[in-house]
This record gives sequence, structure tokens and C-alpha cells, in this order.
Amino acid sequence: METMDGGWTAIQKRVDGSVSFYRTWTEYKKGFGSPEQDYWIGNDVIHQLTKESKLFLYVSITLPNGTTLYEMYDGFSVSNETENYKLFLAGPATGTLGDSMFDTGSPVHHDLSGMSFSTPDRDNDPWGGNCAASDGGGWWYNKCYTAFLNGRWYSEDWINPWYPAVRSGTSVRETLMLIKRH
Ligand SMILES: [Ca+2]
Repeated sequence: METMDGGWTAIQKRVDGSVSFYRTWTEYKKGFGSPEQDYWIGNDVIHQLTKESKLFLYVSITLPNGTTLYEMYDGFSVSNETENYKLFLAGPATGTLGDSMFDTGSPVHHDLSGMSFSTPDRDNDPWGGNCAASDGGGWWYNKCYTAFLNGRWYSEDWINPWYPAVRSGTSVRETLMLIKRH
């Protein structure tokens, strides 16, 4: 499918591990990295981009063999910092990754819609521990996740980037999160 034209904006991109995603609340707020390489656009910008219009979210993971798997969500928005950049997703979800973010069917609470953003220095997740500190990056954790794209690059400690389709960070060569207006 076409992704990089037609009004798509990259909010997250990882292509070579040149940038650590183990970052503070303030760094995730402001954004870090470079759009040409590894990149988080910043939670304030994501909020600004999503607050007025209905947006699609497209997520992809490219495997070491070059195959790209993707999932598209019909609705995506993020609230403001006062509300801890809470994530809202809407279905339907379609694609080749499978839905591991919105309606996961997990009995241990892995659905991410409605979750606050957490970072290693700001635990807003409903788990007793600190998912962001344990898992190595900022995200909209529940207890904790079955989909998480900001883990430790090319590490077995990045568990289940997109369960069950992608079960280890060593199976991830690239990631992308794109948004586009309806
Ligand atoms: Ca917690």
C-alpha cells in the first residue's frame, strides 16, 4: 500500500537503532531523533495533530527478511499533557500484523486505548510496577502491553513488539507509525 504520499505524517520511525527510546517524560513531550532516521515526533505535536480531525493510524514492522507487516486503525487521537497524553483508538483494525493494540482479547488487560502515556520517570500505567522502566521506553502502557514499538533496539529484552505476530526485538528491522486525516 501507499504510505509516504497522500498526506501521511510519521510520528514514530525506527530504521537503524541510532537513537535510544529510553527517554524522559520531557523528551517524549518535545520529541527526539531525526525524521530521516530514528524519530519520535513528540507528544505535544501528536496531540496538536490529532485534536481536531479524525485520523487513521498505520503501524508497520519490517522483519529481517524484508517483509513488512502492517495494521491500520480507523481512529487515533492523543489528549493533552494535563491528561497524560491519553491514547484513543477506534476500529476497525485491518492488516497483516493483527490487532494487538485496541481489542486484544487479552485477559490481563493489554488493550491500550484509554491508557495514559508513561515514561521511565513518569509511571502512569495501571500495573503495580513501572512498565516503561521495565520495558525500556515510553508508551501508552496498560498491564503492560501486547504491542509496543519503542523497546530496546535489536534486543531479546524487547519482548513481544507485536504479540503474537512479532515476539522479539531481534525480529524487528524497521518500525513506522503514520497518521493521516480521514
Ligand atoms: Ca504502574
